[in-house]
Order: sequence, then C-alpha cells, then structure tokens
Amino acid sequence: MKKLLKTLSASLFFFPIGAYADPIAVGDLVIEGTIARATVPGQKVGGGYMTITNNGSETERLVGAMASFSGKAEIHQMKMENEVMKMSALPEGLEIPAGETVTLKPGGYHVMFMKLGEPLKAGEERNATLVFEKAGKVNVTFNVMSIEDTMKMNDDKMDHSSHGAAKKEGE
Ligand SMILES: [Cu+2]
Repeated sequence: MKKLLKTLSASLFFFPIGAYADPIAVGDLVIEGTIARATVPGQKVGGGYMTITNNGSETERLVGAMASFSGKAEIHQMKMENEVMKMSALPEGLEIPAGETVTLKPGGYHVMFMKLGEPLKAGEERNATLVFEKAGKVNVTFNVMSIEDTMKMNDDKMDHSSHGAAKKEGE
C-alpha cells in the first residue's frame, strides 16, 4: 500500500509503475487515477472513478461521458436519504470548483457506465471520453480493477485530494 501511494504521488512526474493510468492534464484540469470497477457477466452497469483537480480560476463541470463499451453513461452521486443509500444522476453535472480537487469513488460520485455490452474484466484498459463544460471532450483510459481493489479507494489513505499528505505518510 505504501508503495502504491508513493507511486501515485510521484505519478505526475514519473512514469507510473502501478495499475493507474497516466495523469492527464488538459488546460487547467488534471485527471488522475481513472479506474473502473470490474463487472460480472450479465451486469449491465459499472462504475468509473478518478480524481479531478481544477487549477484554474473558474468553476468547471464534468457533464457527461461516452464509451464504446457502454450504451449510455451518466454522472451519478450516491447519498444517504432516510438511512438508505440512494443513487441519482447529476443533471447539471459534477462541479469542480476552482482550485479544488474532486474525487469520484465508490459510495460517492461516479461515472455510471450503463448498457454494458460485455463485462469489464480486471486488468483491462478501457478507453472513454469525459465531457467537461469548458474543457470539452477529454479522452481517458480507465484501468479496470477488481471489486476489492476498487473498494480500497474508500480507504482514507487513498484520498488522492491531498498528495502532499499522502506522500509524507508513505515515507
Ligand atoms: Cu450510478
């Protein structure tokens, strides 16, 4: 785990060795850790996760996504409602405030890949396109991870929003 954190922290500057795709910088945006959760045969939906940092001075929004393996993709949120976890689409997209990092992870915001044509298998790389309000279309690669590995994103230590802190922890 420590090694993985170090790799993540360093991945902006070095070729990543771990299972994560290269960070992608587009204008003021940096998109990192794009992973998708593996699905089982017959499962029609899958989740995509990442961190998005907005280094600009204006609010950005992730408004949609497209992928050849998914008939339809939406930006979703999970939240507690009357003690029940509920999932809903974000019709206006996910806000990425200026100067902030937003994490999409299991149990929270996610890209919902629907109408899957075939299962997403751990170890695969799947190309998709994210659509931002200002930056437009951005091509990214989702590394498919096992359900267990994907859930590790919920570990606080995997919070990519504070790279400095994560690096210190790993040292
Ligand atoms: Cu969803």
